[in-house]
Amino acid sequence: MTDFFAGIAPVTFNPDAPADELAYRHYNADEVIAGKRMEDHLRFAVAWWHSFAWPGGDPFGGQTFERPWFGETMELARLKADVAFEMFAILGQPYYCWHDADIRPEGATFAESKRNFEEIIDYLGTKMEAQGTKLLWGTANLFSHRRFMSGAATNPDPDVFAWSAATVRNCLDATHKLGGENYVLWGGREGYETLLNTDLAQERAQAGRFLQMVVEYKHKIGFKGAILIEPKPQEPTKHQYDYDVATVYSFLKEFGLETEVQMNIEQGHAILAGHSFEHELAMASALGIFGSIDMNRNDYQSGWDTDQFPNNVPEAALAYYEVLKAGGFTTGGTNFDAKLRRQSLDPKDLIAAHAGAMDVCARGLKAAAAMLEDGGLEAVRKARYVGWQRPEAQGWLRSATLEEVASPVEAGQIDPQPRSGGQEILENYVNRFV
Ligand code: XUL
Ligand code: CO
Repeated sequence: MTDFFAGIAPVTFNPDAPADELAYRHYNADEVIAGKRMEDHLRFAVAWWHSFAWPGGDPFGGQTFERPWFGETMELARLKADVAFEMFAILGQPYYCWHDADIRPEGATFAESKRNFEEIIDYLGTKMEAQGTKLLWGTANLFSHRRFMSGAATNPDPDVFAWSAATVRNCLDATHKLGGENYVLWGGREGYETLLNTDLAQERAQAGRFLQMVVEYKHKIGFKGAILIEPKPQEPTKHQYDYDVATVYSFLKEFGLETEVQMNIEQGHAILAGHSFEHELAMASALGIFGSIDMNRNDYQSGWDTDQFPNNVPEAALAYYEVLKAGGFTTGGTNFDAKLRRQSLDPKDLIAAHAGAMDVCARGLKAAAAMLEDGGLEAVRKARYVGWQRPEAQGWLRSATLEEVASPVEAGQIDPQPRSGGQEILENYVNRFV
């Protein structure tokens, strides 16, 4: 037992807790919403990188956090794991996620990094078994080290491609070993800074082959979890290839992977792409590739990826509405890809950030379930498209030619009458639930 969270008791459901007390006021793990326990709907995960590895830096200043586990030794890596699992015990969330680089010190050689990693994986395995916390997903950090500065799978240098393959192989093995439910690939530096030195077609072919190999390997080792791609339009590179859900889908189609790979959709990345979170979720669901979510928010003024904890219930409600409509999570869940502000130094800040975010999501889920049960939005949506039930309209979608569809118009039988989209009425409706 470390003393990092000394004096902080496990957070429990208590809607009447005094204002200054850490408690769940809305997240009640066992409460049944729309036929399922809240815990099983939301499937919360803590992200190792933001909570335990990030030192609090920004482009103008370095480390602000002083954590006793900062440093590149195995002993400190184990201390970091001890503290992480103590936080999991306090929060009681069922899952967590890691990058290899978050949990192990970098070695001088690939082999040394691998040894460090495998040792920590065993350490985590023992802790997971003792405590019951599960791995939502593992992933490889193919973007921080300088060797990845020009990309990983899309690097102009095939040696980096090979290094990346070896790293993903180890991370997939480890995820499998720990019973992880998904494996994520976020294209950290899979993009470019300038076209002046970039061969787009070549890099696209490399990325496609790399992903095919990952999928082949997953089947070879019998990993039953989902392979997830996490889209993001820019940052760190100027232009990232996995721009948004629709872009990734066309990439998957090109390489024959659309039934093998699903999406991990992040709120802040959706905003950067000029979409809403719910747009990206609905798009993934429509394309049959919805997998999991990275829950956070961006600062709406700054225009960059601030990875803040969510605090907007109406936004969360619209997101979970799409999650529920997609049938809910199967292997996926709600990973808090969110970090403290760099002035939030105290251990208590880490707990408060997660507990508050879990409450925001719980309120969003409850509102979403109530809207779905009420059926108001679905009824309006259905009525809006009712004309497509007409047999001739259905025929137009199946087999008609352009001239056949044109003919009733030319015969004067069709004269479209505009109808209200009713947006404000629907916004008022949603407001009643949030
Ligand atoms: C970066 C990001 C990553 C991925 C995992 O913006 O979201 O943390 O979630 O590599
Ligand atoms: Co993310």
